Amino acid sequence: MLKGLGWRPFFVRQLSLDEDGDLVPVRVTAVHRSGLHVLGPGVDAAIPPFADPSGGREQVATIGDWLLYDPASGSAMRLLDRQSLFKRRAPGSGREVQLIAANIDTVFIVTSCNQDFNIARLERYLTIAREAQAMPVIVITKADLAEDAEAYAEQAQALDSNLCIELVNATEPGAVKRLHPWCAPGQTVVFVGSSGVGKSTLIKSLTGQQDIATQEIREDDAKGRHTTSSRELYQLENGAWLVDTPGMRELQMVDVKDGLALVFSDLADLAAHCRFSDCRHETEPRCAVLAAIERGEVDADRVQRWKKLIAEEERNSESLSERRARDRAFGNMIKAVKRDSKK
Ligand SMILES: Nc1nc2c(ncn2[C@@H]2O[C@H](COP(=O)(O)OP(=O)(O)OP(=O)(O)O)[C@@H](O)[C@H]2O)c(=O)[nH]1
Ligand SMILES: [Mg+2]
Ligand SMILES: [Zn+2]
Repeated sequence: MLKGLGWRPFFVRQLSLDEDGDLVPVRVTAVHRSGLHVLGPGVDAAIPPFADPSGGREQVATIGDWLLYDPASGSAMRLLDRQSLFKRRAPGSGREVQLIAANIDTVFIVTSCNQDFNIARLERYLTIAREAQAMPVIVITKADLAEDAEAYAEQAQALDSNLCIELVNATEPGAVKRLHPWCAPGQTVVFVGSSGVGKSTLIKSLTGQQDIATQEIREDDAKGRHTTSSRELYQLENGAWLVDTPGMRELQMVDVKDGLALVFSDLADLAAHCRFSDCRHETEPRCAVLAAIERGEVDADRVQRWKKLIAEEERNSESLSERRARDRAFGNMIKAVKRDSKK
């Protein structure tokens, strides 16, 4: 049962025989406004939202997380460390980080052969997937509706020749079979992308579950109608777990330094040869990046996008670390007050 849910040695190692004796590992299979659904040996329960008492904004249980559950009290006690985490900067002001899914093996970055297809957005998704240490696969849907579907696949492949790209008709259960290699037993795959690209349609075709809601997109701009509103895990017959997510309007990045270095490794390698180590690749003399553009070896637009993402990452991560410092200071203050009141 546990193995089928994606249980691994990585999690076993976090258990302590003395402390956790009566607790049961459970996996979060749905996240709603009102709470979580958890599944484990002998447990199939709805519980309130859970945040690990160790604190921190990222210690809030999200879909795919493993919790230690106390059957006697019917509540979660501890959040286990994650093997991977897909997160973004929360839209709107105030909230800093939004957790999308935890403990995932593969990220299906879903886009369509229409106006949704956007190279800059794909680079963002790729960066976050790389940072999360999950395997990215670009799934391009609506191949049946496009005149030249292959052209979309070729554009995506140009991002990285090693990238896995699948062109499908998501409404065809036979056609989505090519996605099976990533959906092995015990594996967890999260589906991300804009509204209307066919995330739920793919899951419907893969699982054969007919009660998953999908909805036609707007004709004028190919935008979806935000049909899926909560995150949910669906199980394939073979035991793989598929995470459906609501379509994302914007994808702001935070904490993705490593991810950026991996997705843009060609540019990072070049930049190592700039004369100045803090080169902004604008007008500096002996800039290896500018020289490569001049020689026609790299695409100037791609360099532009890269610089924009680096600036965004620095801005967002800076405000996040300030906030974390403030949270820590506040925690210390509370502790000090408690100490004083004890005296
Ligand atoms: N012809 C065709 N239609 C598709 C394909 N993929 C999705 N659709 C249609 O596109 C519409 C939107 O699909 P959904 O699965 O609801 O999209 P979603 O990504 O889940 O959207 P949100 O839940 O709003 O984020 C539906 O009418 C689907 O039938 C495809 O490959 N071919
Ligand atoms: Mg959906
Ligand atoms: Zn430079």
